[in-house]
Amino acid sequence: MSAASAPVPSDSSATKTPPVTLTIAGSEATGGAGAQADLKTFQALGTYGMVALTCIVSLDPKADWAHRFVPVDAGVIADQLEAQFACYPVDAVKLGMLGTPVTIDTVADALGGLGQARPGHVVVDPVLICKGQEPGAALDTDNALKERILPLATFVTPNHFESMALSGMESIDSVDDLAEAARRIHDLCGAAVLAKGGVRLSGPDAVDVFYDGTTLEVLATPKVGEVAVNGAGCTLAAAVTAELAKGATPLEAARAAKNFVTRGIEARISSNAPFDAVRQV
Ligand code: PXL
Repeated sequence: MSAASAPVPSDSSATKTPPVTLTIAGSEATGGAGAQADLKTFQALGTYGMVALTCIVSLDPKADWAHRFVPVDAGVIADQLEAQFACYPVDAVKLGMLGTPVTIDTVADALGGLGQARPGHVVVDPVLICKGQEPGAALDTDNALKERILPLATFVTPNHFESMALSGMESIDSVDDLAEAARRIHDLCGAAVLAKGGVRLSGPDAVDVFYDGTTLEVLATPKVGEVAVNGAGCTLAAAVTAELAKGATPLEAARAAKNFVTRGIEARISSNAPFDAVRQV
């Protein structure tokens, strides 16, 4: 072998160990939500990000932008996680859209099987509904998520609808209601909760409520428009994950994530769909 083509020895003194983040999530092909939003967020916040893909969602412009949903084979999901946990000590993992009970079992088994090596931070964005799924299938998925994934969570980020579903409340119309939902969800799983009101509650502010069993904090920023922006929820949860990986407390992570997503909504990209998308800046 000539000197020119000899392999360059790796210089371990030059390697760095940034905080490592992983999202177990679905692809949303237009790049607004899902794994794409998570990875952009991880990068923008200075962590080394990875994706284990659970499903592929293609919005359908011919059918009111419904979700066309294709799950990734369970064995392939397990393979991705095996590679990732073998390569790096993962500081924080985010669980986004899982989509089917089989996927939920696969992910729960993989994380459960890590024992002591399981990341200290498990952020669950409990994506309960996907427009393209059958209601029956979605119910199975919701139950599996509650049974198998919520017990693993150290931090949960339900949106307005998911807060009702998880807390059992029939309506959430005020900040007090949202705080009650956050309390109930914490009691259910013991995790820190960031219940996202977003633009759904009336009033001038986008309000989210943080509760970790001790501290209850209302996070409010002026609404940027009245229409939900694609990827805001995913980005918020991914930013919490990145901040936790960097060593923030759950409350610090919630505050920083709220600021990050507000900036991303201000910098949003408009599209030909009836919703804009967050841009992680
Ligand atoms: O915003 C929730 C969400 C999460 N993950 C995927 C999605 C969506 C919404 O479109 O497609 C893959």
